[in-house]
Amino acid sequence: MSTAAIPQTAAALSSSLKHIGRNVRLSQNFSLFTTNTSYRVRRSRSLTVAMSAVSDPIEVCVKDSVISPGKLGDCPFCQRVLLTLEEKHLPYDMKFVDLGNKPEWFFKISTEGKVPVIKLDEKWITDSDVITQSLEEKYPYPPLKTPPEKTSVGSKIFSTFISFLKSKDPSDGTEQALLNELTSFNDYIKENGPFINGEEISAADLALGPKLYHLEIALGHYKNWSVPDSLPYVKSYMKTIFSMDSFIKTRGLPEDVIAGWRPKVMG
Ligand SMILES: N[C@@H](CCC(=O)N[C@@H](CS)C(=O)NCC(=O)O)C(=O)O
Repeated sequence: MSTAAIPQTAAALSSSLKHIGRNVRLSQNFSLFTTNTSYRVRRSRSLTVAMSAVSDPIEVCVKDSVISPGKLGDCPFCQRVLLTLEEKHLPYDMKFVDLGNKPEWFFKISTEGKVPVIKLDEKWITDSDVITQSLEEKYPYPPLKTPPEKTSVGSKIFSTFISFLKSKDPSDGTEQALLNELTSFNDYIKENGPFINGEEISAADLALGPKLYHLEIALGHYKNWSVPDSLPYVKSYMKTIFSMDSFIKTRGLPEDVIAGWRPKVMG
């Protein structure tokens, strides 16, 4: 067990803790304790300062499963928000919304009738972009912000995947368009990976990961298509993200993903 003195007065520490916000975690493996004269951080597996635990669970409306109602459904935008909550170690309560039969109360908090919706500071917030940004501002630790110049990396993969999935004409160029985007992503990760922002996972990965999960399942099922072996960095990126505990905990059932895309495929 190692210790490291923090050269900080109690007042300064308390003010920086306030600044960091209520989700203070020194890290998964650190705890904070005081001596008469200084604050020290002790490396420990068992003791963790988790001040987020004192906050009430955050309410989040997500898509209900069609295959197994009462379970998390297949919305990639919901998963992005749940992943952000998980990676920030914030407690949350999911409300499952049946999108095929939306309840009256849901339209009061989501005028467009879309999930995800989250309650922050007594206000309901819609849209995963706005939600994840609000979470970052309110709970900055651990930081997940992607530098602005990297936020667009991989951002065209989802739309090109959808065009290819919906396409009925094998020679309309939609497969090639997807391959072009995946190839750019492969080259980017090769140079800059393993994540979009380098060594650390960030918001852009939490947005892209769920979309790649849909891509893999939907194209595998409806087109017998998979990411080619010639794009090993895309494949290993997917493998890494899909095997994260937070991802496994927040993913929808493959059967729901397949059912969810059926109307688009049938057109
Ligand atoms: N731009 C929104 C998109 C959210 C979205 O499209 N959610 C879908 C589920 S994946 C939805 O609620 N659709 C309404 C419906 O199916 O009636 C976001 O990022 O949150």
